[in-house]
Amino acid sequence: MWEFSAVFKQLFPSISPWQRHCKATGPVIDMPVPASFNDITQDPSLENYIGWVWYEKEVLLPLRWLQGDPAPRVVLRFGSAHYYSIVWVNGVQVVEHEGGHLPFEADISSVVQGSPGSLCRITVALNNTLTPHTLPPGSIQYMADKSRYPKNYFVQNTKFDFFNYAGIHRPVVLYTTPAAYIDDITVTTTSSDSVAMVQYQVSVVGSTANSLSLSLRDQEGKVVATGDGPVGELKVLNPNLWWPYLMHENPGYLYSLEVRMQAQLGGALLEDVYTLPVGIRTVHVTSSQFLINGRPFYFHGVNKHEDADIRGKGLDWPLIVKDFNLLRWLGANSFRTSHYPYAEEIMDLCDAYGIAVIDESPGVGIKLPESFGNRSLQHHLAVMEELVRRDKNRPSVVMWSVANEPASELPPAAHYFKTVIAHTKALDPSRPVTFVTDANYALDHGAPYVDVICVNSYFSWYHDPGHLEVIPLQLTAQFENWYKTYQKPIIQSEYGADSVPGLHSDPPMMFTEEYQQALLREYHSVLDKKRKEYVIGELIWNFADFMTNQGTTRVLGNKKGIFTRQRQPKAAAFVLRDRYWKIANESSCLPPAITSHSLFLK
Ligand code: BDP
Repeated sequence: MWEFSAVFKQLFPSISPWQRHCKATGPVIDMPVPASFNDITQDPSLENYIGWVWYEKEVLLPLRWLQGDPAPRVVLRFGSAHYYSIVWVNGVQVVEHEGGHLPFEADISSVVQGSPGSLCRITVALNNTLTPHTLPPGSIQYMADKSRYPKNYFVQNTKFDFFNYAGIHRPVVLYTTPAAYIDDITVTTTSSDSVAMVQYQVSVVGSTANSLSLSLRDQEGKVVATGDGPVGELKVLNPNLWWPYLMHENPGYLYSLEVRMQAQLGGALLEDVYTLPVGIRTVHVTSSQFLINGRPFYFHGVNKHEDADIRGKGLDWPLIVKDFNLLRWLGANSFRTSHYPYAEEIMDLCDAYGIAVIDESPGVGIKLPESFGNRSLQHHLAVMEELVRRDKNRPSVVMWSVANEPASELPPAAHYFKTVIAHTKALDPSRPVTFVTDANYALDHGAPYVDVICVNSYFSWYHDPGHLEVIPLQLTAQFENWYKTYQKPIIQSEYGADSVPGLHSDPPMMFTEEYQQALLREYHSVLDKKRKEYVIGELIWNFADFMTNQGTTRVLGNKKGIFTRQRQPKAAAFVLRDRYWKIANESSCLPPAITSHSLFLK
């Protein structure tokens, strides 16, 4: 629990609570972390708040963290905080970070080691304002008409379809390392049938006089390869490959790589040990296939959101585990992290369960011409660096997505996406890169640079509403046009319809459960033809209902979920479940037999 206060209607901080206790500057309330702050109180102005908020917490650090020669390095780490954060410890600024959805940390040793035994005060100023240069972009609109709006009235405009929840969304932890420590590890893998190579690179900070030893253990704890030094290769005979769920009877196989460092520092011998889960697998894209370990992979999965009642986008373990159980019930082998990177805790389970991930940046709603300028571009490159650094070692991540539905028909999109995609590939040459488009195939300036075409379409929903009969023609044309133009494999990265649970009509009418089912079935009939050719996946929009801004087309949020926001199935969930299990059985990679309500746990 943290103390919390909001500085209402101020875009910039004008008070300085970090210099003394937050609560000395005005009233504070209790605020849980992790959680979005928006839905925690009954106050509508906090729900829709735009501007700076303050979080504060005092902790007592163990004495052994603060002593020693050399003393350990003490680090304060945030899993994520949305959107712009400034952090002070005992009134000293230790880090500033732009962007939600990704971690950041600060070495706070010098601040805390001066005062052993006293409380350590952590203060965070957080601002959720989005501008044309943030990711996602937004804009602040001042309403000048005094006859219609109060003085200084402004609103936050965004071009994306989910609520801009804010707060400290993921765990905040304090940890220590020795003064010389393992700073980063990069692992890539290659394999043939009987032998795999694990290439590694380790970086050490704090001492040049260090030695590194590595050992790779299998799931039985047996050491299968050893190595030493900062760069090298481990050879694994008869490897257990990492396979996606339903593609193998033992999906998500993880080895464990122990990296041990010893370093000399000022006469002391320091030791740091880090254990990294490693999945051995390869990913390749051809003109019509997506290959995992050389075998064609078909994405039958979902798009998700981090979203739930009360906690908003705050990390919630029961929800996370429930969602994975639903994914496996559904027979889904993949998801896209629409429209921002998800919590590391979620990604860990994808690695362990074999759920393939299209890992998406927060590049959603890039529509304004000014959002394609150099300032935005530089920030986008920095975000891709943070994302790749965080997720590069995850076998579940099989492709990066740099954006969702940008205005890629605008001419500056060509340079913008060429640069972002080239940068991402330079950071990680081992994975394909894409962005998700809803632009016309003939006008899209970003598509030439992607490895896989990911297309969103809402036939018979946003276009020709109510006319299910147009889907076969329009969807077939969509696929053929894209394929003729690019000869690259295609994923139907979004399709779907809103349904209000419990609303029925036959013949099907929009917003009923029957219409959602019927629309899905029409899409599936075309997908079944095209998946024999070059369509390599289908991801439903959306896994569950989720909160959006208020608007005339949204009834308490977006209702395109096949599950409700509380994770109860709508009729469409059963259509998809039958389909996904049928596809899994066809590709016959030994999925367990389906029985009505059983879970297929490892
Ligand atoms: C797509 C967007 C997604 C929306 C969806 C919808 O990518 O974020 O929620 O439409 O309107 O265009 O339901």
